[in-house]
Amino acid sequence: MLSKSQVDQFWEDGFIIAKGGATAEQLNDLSSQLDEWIEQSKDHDKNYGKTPDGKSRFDLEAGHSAEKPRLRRVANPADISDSYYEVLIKGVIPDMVADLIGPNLKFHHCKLNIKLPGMQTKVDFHQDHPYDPHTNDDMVTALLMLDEMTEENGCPLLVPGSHKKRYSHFQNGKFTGKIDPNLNAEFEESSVPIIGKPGDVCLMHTWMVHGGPPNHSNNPRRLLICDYPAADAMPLSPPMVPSIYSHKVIRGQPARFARMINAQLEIRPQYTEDSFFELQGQATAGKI
Ligand SMILES: O=C(O)CCC(=O)C(=O)O
Repeated sequence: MLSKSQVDQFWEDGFIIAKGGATAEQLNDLSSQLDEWIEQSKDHDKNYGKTPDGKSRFDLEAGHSAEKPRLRRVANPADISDSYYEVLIKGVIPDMVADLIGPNLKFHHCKLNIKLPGMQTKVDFHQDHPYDPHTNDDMVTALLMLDEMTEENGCPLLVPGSHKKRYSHFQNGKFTGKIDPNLNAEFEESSVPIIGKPGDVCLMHTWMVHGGPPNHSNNPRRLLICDYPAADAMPLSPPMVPSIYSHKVIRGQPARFARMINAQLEIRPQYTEDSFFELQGQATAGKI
């Protein structure tokens, strides 16, 4: 699926952007399902829906209302929608990921991150691995664009080469899910915007430093995210966004042995917030 130069670029920069993560028909299905969920969110004034760990599946930004819905996250849409399952588990994205870290691959979890016009939701700079530490770090996060993604509508910002570095995600002894904000200016300066068309997919190393500003435009920014570990990467903590498909082998064979790398990893607590937006300090609808 991927060329040698794409694979080389992934290991050098920590990410690539590839075309054709989903067909036009699949994108249409994903999009209309999400429109339905946004419509349903109008009937709620606080987070709702249950995931396997009892947290809410649908996460609302403070200020959410029927007139101005602010649905910012759907946890594991593949658990409740065949369209999402088809694209993320049966589709071409895992084949691309297998070219990077395969051939044996697991599904870990997925989510929709939504920045609608007028919403304040942003993403503080972080790496994904500290959220889901494993015995090795052959893990890829796929970011599938459902809308055209631009600098104006809050595309992710990635810091090339940062996957070779390790940063703490604790401040004052507490897991905050973000890197020391004193480094934000440095990250902003060295980051690149991940822009593209619907169907483009960014494949990002699990240690890539990334974040992103709110949507300052009149166009929606809806992003489908999925984490895939190599089959021999074994979790050191239960998933923070558990799916009924977590740890399912989706390409190749299950691993007989765990592969360990020599690393010292921070182990986060099982935090109680419904989403990492709240963990990072962004208010949730219906909570004081
Ligand atoms: O929504 C985005 O722009 C990136 C989200 C992200 O980094 C995450 O959910 O881990």
